[in-house]
Amino acid sequence: METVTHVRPATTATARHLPLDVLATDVLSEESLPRAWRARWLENPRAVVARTEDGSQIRADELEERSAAVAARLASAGLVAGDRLILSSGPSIDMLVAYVAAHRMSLVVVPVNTAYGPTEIRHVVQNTTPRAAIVDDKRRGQLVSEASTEPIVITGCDVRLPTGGGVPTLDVADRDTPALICHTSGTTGAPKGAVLTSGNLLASAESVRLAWRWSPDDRLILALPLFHLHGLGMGINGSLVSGASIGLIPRFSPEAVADAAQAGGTMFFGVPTMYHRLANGPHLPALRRLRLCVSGSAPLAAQLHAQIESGCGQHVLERYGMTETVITISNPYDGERKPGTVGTPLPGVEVRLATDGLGGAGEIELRGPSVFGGYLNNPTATAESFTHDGWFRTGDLGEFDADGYLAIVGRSKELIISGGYNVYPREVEEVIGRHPAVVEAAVAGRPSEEWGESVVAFVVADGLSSDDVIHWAAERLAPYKRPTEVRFVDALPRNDLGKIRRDQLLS
Ligand code: MCA
Ligand code: AMP
Repeated sequence: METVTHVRPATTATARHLPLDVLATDVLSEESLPRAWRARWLENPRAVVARTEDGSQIRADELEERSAAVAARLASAGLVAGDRLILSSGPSIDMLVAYVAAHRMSLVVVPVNTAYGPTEIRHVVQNTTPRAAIVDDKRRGQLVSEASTEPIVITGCDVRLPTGGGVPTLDVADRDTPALICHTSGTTGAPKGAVLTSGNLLASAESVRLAWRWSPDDRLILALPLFHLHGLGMGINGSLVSGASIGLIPRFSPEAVADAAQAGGTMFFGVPTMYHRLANGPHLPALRRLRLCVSGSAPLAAQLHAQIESGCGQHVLERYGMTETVITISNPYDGERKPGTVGTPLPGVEVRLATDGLGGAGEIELRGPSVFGGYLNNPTATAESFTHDGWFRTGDLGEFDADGYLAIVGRSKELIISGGYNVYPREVEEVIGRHPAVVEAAVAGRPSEEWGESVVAFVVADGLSSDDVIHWAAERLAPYKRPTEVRFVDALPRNDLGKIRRDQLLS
């Protein structure tokens, strides 16, 4: 039985994030993402919305026109509002146009990691039964096609499909229209599809627009992958809602970020691994000229925070997000940014801790306009992830300090976060366990300065080498899930019920 000892009402924390001239706000006043985007395009049609390293760029009026043309082609191929569309691509202007087109005609975007192999793709395709897939790689398109039991339209990011069929209605989505299904584990093992509405996505984008003082003059340096909500929900949606411009960097490197900063970038969003690499190389001083640096997806070590501050003067703003809730808690733009904390609730968000009644740390529970309604095809997992009175259980453990800032102090869920990517222990264990010479296997996250955590496999087996295990996993899992170290053991630690004690593996 949970006991809730801390409640932070939305009003108190909201005031901390709003600019002084904004007294109150309704983050859903523009109703849906496409309506908000279109309003910005009409306000400033000549504004550059996105540019790439090779000098290509797209203006607001061009994005409006090109996305309408792509929507018409998708409609001609038979897609209608509510259909699911896989989008799996590296960052590019074509990919951005396709993403915008899908939202404008109320398709449900299913982002898929570009490093996924056959098994991972099959899981997503079978769970979401998409009508179409836009991919930047023929082989991935083939994998999607093979995994689909229904006829499916597969096309590249330029969406070269014939026109002349149906004409889609654009920009009519409302706050309840399903807009995106992103796969994540929640608090338990197998990846589940979190269904986010256009209202969930708008609320999160609008709240960071306000809280981080995002303006049409901003130029975001975006080197994140565009198949997670850090890159999509904060980076793309936030920029488009603000009428700002996006500098797309297809592959992160400290040098590329430094070049973009020299070329007029104003903000950088990254995961701690990116900051670690910037801080331990020659390019850190280039961050000095930025207006704002934000970190999220995994804990930013206080020591790294200090190293960045002394190297380039930036007080990195750390915030807390999750696929199911997009973004909910942030350090302030104005006011103290406390290392080791994720700050206070964003506009409209309420946070409480479920503790054992003695105060202190407890599971973080959330409510607010960016919190999703449930997982696709999984009423049991949905029911388990909400409390009886409707709060979302995050599986993260938190503690408030005296100023109301929240620190993430641990996780109650089984999850390893490596370089900002989630690795679900059970998925890796099942793959290793299928090796004919393996008796059993378990994995845990070893602390790592660069990656945050690294995957270590504990294996009971005869006659295998570490390389055999790593190679076996590498052939079946995306690279970030593969173990970086294998330890052979005689037996795995178990509790009285026979369940593996992952928490004891590394001790
Ligand atoms: C790449 N590799 C990794 C990772 N990334 N291994 C472990 N963990 C990783 N995260 C593999 C590569 O495939 C490569 O394998 C080897 O490690 C070294 O690659 P390297 O070139 O050094 O790495 P990289 O390709 O530069 O990638 C590092 C990265 C990347 C840029 C930090 O991991 C990244 O973009 N992470 C961000 C993930 C993210 O956006 N998460 C948000 C989810 P090989 O040598 O075999 O080729 S959470 C979220 O969205 C919520 C809402 C939130 O709060 O933000
Ligand atoms: P995902 O399911 O991929 O969206 O990952 C969400 C998880 O990332 C959260 O539940 C946290 O465990 C973790 N996370 C995100 N931001 C932070 C942060 N600033 N500090 C610590 N953990 C974070």
